[in-house]
Amino acid sequence: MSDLSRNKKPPAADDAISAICGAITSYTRFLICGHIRPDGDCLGSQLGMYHVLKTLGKEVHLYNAGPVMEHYQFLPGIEYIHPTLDPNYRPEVSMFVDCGAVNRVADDFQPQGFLINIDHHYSNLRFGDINYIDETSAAVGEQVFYVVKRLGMEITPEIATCLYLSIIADTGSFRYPNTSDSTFTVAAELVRSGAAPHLIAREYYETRKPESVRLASRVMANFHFAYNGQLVWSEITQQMYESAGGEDNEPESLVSELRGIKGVEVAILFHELAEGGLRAGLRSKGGVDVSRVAKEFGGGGHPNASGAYVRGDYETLKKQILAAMAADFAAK
Ligand SMILES: [Mn+2]
Repeated sequence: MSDLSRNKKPPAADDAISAICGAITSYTRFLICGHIRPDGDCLGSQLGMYHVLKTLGKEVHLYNAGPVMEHYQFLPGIEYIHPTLDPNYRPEVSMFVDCGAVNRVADDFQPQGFLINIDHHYSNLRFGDINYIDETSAAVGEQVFYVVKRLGMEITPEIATCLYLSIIADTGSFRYPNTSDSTFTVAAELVRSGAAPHLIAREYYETRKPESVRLASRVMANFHFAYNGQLVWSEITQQMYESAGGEDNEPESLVSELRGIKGVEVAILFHELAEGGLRAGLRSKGGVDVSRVAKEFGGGGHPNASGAYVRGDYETLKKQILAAMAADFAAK
């Protein structure tokens, strides 16, 4: 084994990795949870860990409240992810991936057993019995990789495919500021272990539904500037869903594409909720910490990528969030 498993990890992370390996070895019945409206990092980490535990002969249930979008259906093991919990299953260990807090799994989620918390959000509430929190990790998939290495296991093509997807999802295919030399080192080992970059990219980027592309075109055509063009925002209203015929989940990368406009520092995509209120996706090029405003509205995330879910009047909330951004631009 190379010394990659100890590469750049802070000492606390190193201890957490050892403790996780100890728990994996000692226990038999596991539950792996991810956050609601899962992204590629969440699903890739859940499934990567699933294959690890199954290889070790463990009993594993996978829980995600969903919805799981179409372009993740290629992931090996995706059929084992369930949107409901088996009430008769009593896990000895509940493992959380990519979840800053327990209620990211579901509003009233009741954790059971010994809790392992693996995450890279610096705002993580450290709710686990073991907390492996490393905000220098580009993706939780990278953290799962270090656990697998420490276990001394061979990385199968299934594990490699899931973890590679995690990494490309959270780095925008190695474009975002979280991409480091170690991200490439991990990715290279995953490719050597059987992850096929072109096939994974084809499934992830090139299997969109026509409705999603139609909806995306409307979002991209109707953007608005604020703060002298430093902020761009757009929206998906319920009416747009109805006319485009898309599923109730926007194409994920849209807000990042809006950020691509020259001169823009921050992009926000508002998503009107059928139940009243909105979800806001916030992305920054690095000069503004968008998690500040996300937190003010009950959400959170990373400095460059955050989100919030707020109930109330859609138009009022939209104005409030845009107004709350004033502090970031006035300060500059
Ligand atoms: Mn993530």
